[in-house]
Amino acid sequence: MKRKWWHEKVAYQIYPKSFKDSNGDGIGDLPGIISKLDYLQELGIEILWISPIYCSPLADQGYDISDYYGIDPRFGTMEDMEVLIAEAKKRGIHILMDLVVNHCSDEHIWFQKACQDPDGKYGKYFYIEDVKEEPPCNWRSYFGGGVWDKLPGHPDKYYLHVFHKKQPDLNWENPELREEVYKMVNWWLEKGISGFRIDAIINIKKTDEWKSYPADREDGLCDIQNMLEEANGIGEFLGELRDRCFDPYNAFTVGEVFNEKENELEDYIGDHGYFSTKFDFDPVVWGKSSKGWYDMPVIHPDAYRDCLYKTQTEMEGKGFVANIIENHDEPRGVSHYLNTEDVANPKYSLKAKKMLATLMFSLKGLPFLYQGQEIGMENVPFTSIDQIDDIHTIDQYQVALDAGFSEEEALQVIRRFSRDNSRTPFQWDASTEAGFTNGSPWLAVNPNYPTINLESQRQDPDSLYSYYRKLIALRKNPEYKETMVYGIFEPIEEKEHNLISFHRKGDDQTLLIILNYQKETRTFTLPHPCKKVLLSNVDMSNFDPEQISLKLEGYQAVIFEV
Ligand code: TEU
Ligand code: CA
Repeated sequence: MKRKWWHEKVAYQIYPKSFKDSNGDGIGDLPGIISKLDYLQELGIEILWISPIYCSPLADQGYDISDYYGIDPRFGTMEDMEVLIAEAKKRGIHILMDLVVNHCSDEHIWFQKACQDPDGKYGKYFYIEDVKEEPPCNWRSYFGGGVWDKLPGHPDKYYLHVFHKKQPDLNWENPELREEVYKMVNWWLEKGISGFRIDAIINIKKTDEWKSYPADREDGLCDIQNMLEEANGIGEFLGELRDRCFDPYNAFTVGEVFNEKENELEDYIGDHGYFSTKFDFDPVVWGKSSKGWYDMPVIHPDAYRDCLYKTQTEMEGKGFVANIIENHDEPRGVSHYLNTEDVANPKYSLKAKKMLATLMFSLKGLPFLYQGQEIGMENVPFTSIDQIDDIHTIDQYQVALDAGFSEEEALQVIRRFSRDNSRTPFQWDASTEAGFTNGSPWLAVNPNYPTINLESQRQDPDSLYSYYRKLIALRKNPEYKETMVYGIFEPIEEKEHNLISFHRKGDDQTLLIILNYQKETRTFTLPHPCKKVLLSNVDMSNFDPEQISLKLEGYQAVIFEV
């Protein structure tokens, strides 16, 4: 594996609508981000992905773009964007835009022209079919309902949308459309951004035919996975995108790549892959059910470990994944991967959160934080569906009700999995609205902001925030960087209940990582003596390098130098 400029960095995702509002309209914006660049630099961030800020009706919060060349006025101006790129650069921070090109908005001029003349040039930018008795196929869209809707103004025609009906799919089979995309991508790279996070990209290749599959719910529709598994040839599009756009600019790209086919990892993220890296979504898709969120099991430490070990083992020598515990589509990591009761218990909460942070930073790959993760932001105790904004959550609430769940039970499902859990405003301090806005926020602040906020953690050496800074410092420490970043991952315990332990092996240095993933204590026999403790979430100043038997507190995490 060739070494790349970005391997040793730490990345961070900003969800602009909820990061920092500068003008009191309750919506986070670019000037807000600019005002926090010093903060991000202090944390040690060098790559910054900004979720979509292009012109958009915000039906899917910006993942429905109506103009790829414009900044939505709610987020700021193109001048703000240029200032952001320049100011970030001064602080050694690379900016990534979100590349959303599986679909655009139904309010994009291309789609409007397609509606005016479905047989003309722009009709061919989309997938448009004549209406017959049945829609062309029975795929279910990600946000519920079928993927085919009537083309506005044309009762005799359908258009395809694998996401919301306000997100018509772009037709990648059309070379003219691809040229438009490449032109736009290069225009942004020319502006000085360092690359992109690539949205929902696996969906750009459809099966050759509109083929139906057996229905898996009462609605007569089928999970779109069926189609994705059978679609072949996405590599031709992605290879072209790389050759025409990413390679010439030496851009950094991180793909939102779910379930690529077996043995395809290198095609995606190898030395000459389509992308630089991809998120490790294995734990995210674990236990996913085509029935809906209500049917998804809670992930257990052992299952989580198995997912992580699988990725770590598979990618060795082939590529370098991006490690995450949360993003804007997922619940908060500490609420998802830790026992909820323990997170609510002051006796374990901070220790458990630090353990999870240790795990993420000890794995091989690019650590990719999501805003608020560094202060341990948690899921929201939603008490009514009216508190939800997200279209996906509203659909899944209905799916649970349709499956016979009571309103309270459906709400429980939503509390666990809703995307709005991670979309509430960043908790800067204990003042009104958590210091996010002087106005009224677009989505209510998590009521726990008086206790969980940056201000209270910034000066506290024992806080989660300070711990994250220590982890980032360790990754950058010249003495350990080589092993922390490039050391080979080697599992020790693979079967021990609620225990994660592994080595990171460099040429002449070995680190040992041990996590007691439970509130109960345990005794652990070290596989060999350890020279010193590099970092731990409990006081280990009494550790004796001769000792072999180790008493671990509940949720204790330790990184040893062997
Ligand atoms: O997500 C793609 C995706 O596959 C989602 O369906 C994801 O599985 C889901 O959000 C989990 O709840 C991307 C974006 O990250 C997401 O925010 C957008 O809504 C989606 O694409 C459409 O652009
Ligand atoms: Ca604003």
